[in-house]
Amino acid sequence: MEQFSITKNCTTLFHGFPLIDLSKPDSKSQLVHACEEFGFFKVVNHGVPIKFMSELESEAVKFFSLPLSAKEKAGPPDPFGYGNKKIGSNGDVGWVEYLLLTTNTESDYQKFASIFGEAAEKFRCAVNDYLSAVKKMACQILEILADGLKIQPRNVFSKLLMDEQSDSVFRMNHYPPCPEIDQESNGGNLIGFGEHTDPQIISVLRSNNTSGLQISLKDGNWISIPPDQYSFFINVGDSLQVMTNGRFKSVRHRVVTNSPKSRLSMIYFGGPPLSEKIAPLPSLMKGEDSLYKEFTWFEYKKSVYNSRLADNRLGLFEKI
Ligand code: AKG
Repeated sequence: MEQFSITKNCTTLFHGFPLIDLSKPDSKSQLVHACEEFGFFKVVNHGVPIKFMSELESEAVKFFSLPLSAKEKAGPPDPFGYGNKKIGSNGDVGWVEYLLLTTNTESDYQKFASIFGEAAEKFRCAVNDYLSAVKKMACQILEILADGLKIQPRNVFSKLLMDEQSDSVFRMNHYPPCPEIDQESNGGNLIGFGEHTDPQIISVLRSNNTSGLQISLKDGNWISIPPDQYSFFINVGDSLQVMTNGRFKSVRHRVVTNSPKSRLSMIYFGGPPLSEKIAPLPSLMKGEDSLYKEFTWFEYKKSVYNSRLADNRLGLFEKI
């Protein structure tokens, strides 16, 4: 287990982060505040049917319960498919296995058909139902944010996710129980997914009721987020930070293992088309200079692929 990082035990659950009720009309100023102060919030009354969440979870449990040799038939993640412990190709590892899928093609499912047989169709339907509801909610949040920022058009962010060419990704992570950790690390936690920010515009995370997600506050302190299987957790991504010229912050986060329970999470990463120029919106600049050099999503993504998870990946694109 030596190759895995261990972090100091920080298991006290923190409740002081923003909770947004999407059904309340006053959510827009709260949403803007949450993106400025935390880059992170929890959403309730989100409109995604619980049935879609539980059906996909049960499909994911079925997949991750298969023997390793069967799961590996859906790998390696190049970039889509099954991966185990290795995250990316630059030396990051974690106590995690995962499935990375595209959101707008049917191509991934060829790989699964050979493993699941007829059940592949059930898996595909569960992913599609879940993703269409989650994408709708993500767009609703982005539109409320545009209102809250008083910018037009309302779909200035959401249209990037709605675009047919949107380069969005879907990931299911399984963190197996890890019972031997307490003896080895004097009570520390093994890193399941190392600290990083998400490069896209917005990420929508849902997990089972096992804790493990931690976010870094502005002062650099890490806090543990209490799990809630019926709600969603939203991360501001690097691209949204750039589009708001740094007004919104992409949140640094990580997952630590929580033995002896396994954690299962599913994350929709809403991204723009590859050719999209990622730059501060002129309507938000009010005479300020851009903090960032100009780049396309393709250029940023390429740079991210060549970096380590914990690197300050936007740093290369900041104006000095
Ligand atoms: C990621 O996959 O980028 C994560 O941050 C994982 C979060 C989780 O699994 O809860």
